[in-house]
Amino acid sequence: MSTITELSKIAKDVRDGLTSSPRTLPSKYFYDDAGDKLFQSIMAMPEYYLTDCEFEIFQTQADNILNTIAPNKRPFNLIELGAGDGSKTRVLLRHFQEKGVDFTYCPVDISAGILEELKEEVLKELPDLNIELLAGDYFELLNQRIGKFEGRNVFLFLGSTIGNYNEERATRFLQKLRDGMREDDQLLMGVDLKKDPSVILKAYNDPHGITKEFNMNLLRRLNVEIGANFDERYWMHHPTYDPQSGEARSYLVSTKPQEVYIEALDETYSFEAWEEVHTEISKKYSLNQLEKLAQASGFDVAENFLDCKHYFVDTLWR
Ligand code: AVJ
Repeated sequence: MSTITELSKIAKDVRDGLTSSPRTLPSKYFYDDAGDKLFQSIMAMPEYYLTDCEFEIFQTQADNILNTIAPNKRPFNLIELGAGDGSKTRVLLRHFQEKGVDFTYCPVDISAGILEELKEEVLKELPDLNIELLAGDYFELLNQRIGKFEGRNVFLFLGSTIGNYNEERATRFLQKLRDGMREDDQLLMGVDLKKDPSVILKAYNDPHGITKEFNMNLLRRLNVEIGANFDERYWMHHPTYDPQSGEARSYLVSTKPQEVYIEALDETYSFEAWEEVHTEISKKYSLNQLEKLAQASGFDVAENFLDCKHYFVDTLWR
């Protein structure tokens, strides 16, 4: 009997990443409990401007956003893809409630635990909110559920999560989302914009070392979950930003020749001195490039909501 069929998804993904050239590890595995906490610390640091910018947009333009997505206060479902702790969204929820809009908030997240916490937190502040949790991978959930929501859907995809895909995969993702949407559904997506490259690099190369911990936590997780023996002392966090591709990239670099054994795969991987393993991309767009991305994936840009520094946009697509 082959052991291959018994391999966990994470073991398979790691095997795929480490046998491909150049080597990669998927960034989605950053987010275990420790990773969720580290990401919350990242969002709280001043260098990580993305969070503050999106907060500012929601705080100052919630009314514009509401009037654009729900003229005449037509009821809608607010479906948030990858909701996380939903702290930014709460600014919108509060405003929509104050204006007496009829809507149901449907946060979707891979982590059922995080969703329960989110629900508890949100209901503390907004006890009358209609809320329906959807736990699971949002691609799969959308496939099963997208046609089953009654009424009009407004999808939220915040925080520049789309930046974790390169342009080709972003286009495919958005096309797939578009295919499942109905004629008067809409998408409000948060996207980090091109800006002074040194500002961008600092957001991923913070002086506190939190982003480094976030990246290293991936190795810790693999050690625990698939029995790897990565030795953190011989790995370095190396972030880059290339203004031409608009890609901020994170690498883990092996600082000496070494071997890593992975129990779940019963495989040993050799790394050369200074060999890089690519772990994450955080792509930045210009407004023109975003317009092209919208067209390529079957959307029209209805409105762009920007922060005062024009660092970040929440773009509304139909
Ligand atoms: C949550 C994917 C938007 O790419 O900016 C933050 C994750 N990685 N610092 C990003 C992240 C390093 C973040 N996203």
